[in-house]
Amino acid sequence: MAGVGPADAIESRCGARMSNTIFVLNGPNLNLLGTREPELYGRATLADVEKLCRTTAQRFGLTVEFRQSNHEGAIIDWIQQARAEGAAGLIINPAGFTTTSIAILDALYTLEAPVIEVHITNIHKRESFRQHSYVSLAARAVIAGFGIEGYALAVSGLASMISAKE
Ligand code: CA2
Repeated sequence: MAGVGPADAIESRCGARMSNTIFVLNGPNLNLLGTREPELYGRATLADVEKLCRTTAQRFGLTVEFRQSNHEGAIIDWIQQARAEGAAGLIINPAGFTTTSIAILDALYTLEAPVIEVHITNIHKRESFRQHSYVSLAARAVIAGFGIEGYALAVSGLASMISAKE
């Protein structure tokens, strides 16, 4: 059955087996979520976001590798890990690296699995320097402005993409 399988693998609609793990990567300063600027980013913490991703993913038989780093290289290493381990998909909130990191873009380009870009805020309603994203060039979809609920939307959207994959 598409999207449902044993603990370590899922089956696509055409019967191909792949990892049932999705990576959720978070960029710089997102460890501060819920502690500063609640009017912009809300009061939920990154631990709440992790819980939300895990419970949403569970509904689709997916497991989550949830990570945050303030370091560009660590994020690149995790993208490469997702590729090496055959992750079913990757969700990324690149935060401040969104507008600067060609290196993260290059790493994302190496992934065959779908990439979803998430922003808590609507970056298009904010300063113009936040509105250009290198990461979007590698993303199958972009979600912005739903608050942390955007992560749950990303997980369920990714699950649809995975089960629809040829
Ligand atoms: O809206 C988003 O999710 C952003 O990716 C958040 C980034 C910002 O640079 C992007 O333009 C949009 C900032 C993340 C910083 O997170 C904080 C959370 C709480 C308190 C302070 C910073």
